[in-house]
Amino acid sequence: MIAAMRVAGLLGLMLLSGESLADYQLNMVPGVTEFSQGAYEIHTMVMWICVVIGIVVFGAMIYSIINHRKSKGAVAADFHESTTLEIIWTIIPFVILIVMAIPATKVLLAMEDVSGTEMSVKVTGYQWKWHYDYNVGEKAEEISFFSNITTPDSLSIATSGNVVKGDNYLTDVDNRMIIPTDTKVRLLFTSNDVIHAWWLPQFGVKKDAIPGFINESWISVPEPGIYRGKCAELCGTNHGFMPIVVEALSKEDYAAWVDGQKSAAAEVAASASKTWSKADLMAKGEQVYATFCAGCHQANGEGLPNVFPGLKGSAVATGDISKHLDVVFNGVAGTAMQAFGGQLNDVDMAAVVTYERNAWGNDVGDMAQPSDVKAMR
Ligand code: HEC
Ligand SMILES: [Cu+2]
Repeated sequence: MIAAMRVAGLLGLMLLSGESLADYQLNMVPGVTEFSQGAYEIHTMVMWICVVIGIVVFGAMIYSIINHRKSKGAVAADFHESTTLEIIWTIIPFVILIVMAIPATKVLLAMEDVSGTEMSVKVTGYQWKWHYDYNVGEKAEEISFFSNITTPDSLSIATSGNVVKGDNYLTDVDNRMIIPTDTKVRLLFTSNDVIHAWWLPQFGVKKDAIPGFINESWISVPEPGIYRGKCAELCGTNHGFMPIVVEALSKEDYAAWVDGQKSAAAEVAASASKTWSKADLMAKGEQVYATFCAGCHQANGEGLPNVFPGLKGSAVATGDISKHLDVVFNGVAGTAMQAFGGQLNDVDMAAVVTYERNAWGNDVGDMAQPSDVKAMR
């Protein structure tokens, strides 16, 4: 009785709070791409086949238990090797399997079919962010950028728990992957460090990103919109903080975005050739540090004991600047300290090194210029 009341109470609570009900999703999402919908339909079909089999099997069992029980005087039949029966119970499951295998094979083949793609995007997993490399059409216009989580100081917020969590808490990024609608986009997955997985339920895509390997998939999104996913392979401390956000734009808006990216790249190139003031380098460096370094070395520069060294007062960050540049540019082989030379442009690199040398009371006083970084390339 008490248990029944508890269950009723729980159900009541669930109905009262519409929001928690919405979160309580058991089923797959139909998604927006051809094969995400195909997978959804197969899943539904197989579920109904299971339901029917369940009803038939349990129905026969329950009927027999009730009507052929010993107390009613039932006597067990003892027949052996009924060929008819064996043929029937071999054929029925065989037919059921074929009925499931035909549509499943069709969808699997569609998933693998990258013929006729109009553009490619290479997706690279990093600890803990995604990188997108565009090779748009045959013109091979190179666009490439990192996509970082934007929830500020995500790790400490997630663990402290006392923040207002908006709709896109921990699922927003600074640079979305932008694609045109109604265009067959080939996706190539790989990784720079450990195994990640690019998972976007609405597209029906979940592919491992493995260092040294390329995995492949494709999408064609009919409607403009924003689609969210996440890394689905446990990949280290900040595994939960590398969301995926894809925005599909109409073809015209997409073309405008491509132009914008090109002029932004030209601007970066121009700013790399001038001499920067220390104040500008510090301001820029603080941003770069928050995005690329604070996940490990922490916003206060103190690192995490025994895992990531502090930079506040560290020998490298307060010592010879060329050694400091070298560590950040080339990384430290065999450790989590990546080579940032290929990830950061000359300005960002000079700025973050300048910042580390002059923040948190390091006060070394010197600075690195973009030209110093350029000379290392
Ligand atoms: C994935 C974690 C991670 C990220 C992100 C990271 N580092 Fe590191 N960093 C390390 C580790 C681990 C070491 C220690 C390497 C070793 O054992 O020498 C280190 C060492 C350093 C050192 C040398 C410190 C010393 O005194 O030995 C500097 C300087 C440094 N990192 C700068 C940066 C900068 C700048 C960034 C961002 C552009 C950055 N790191 C991002 C993990 C990271
Ligand atoms: Cu990951």
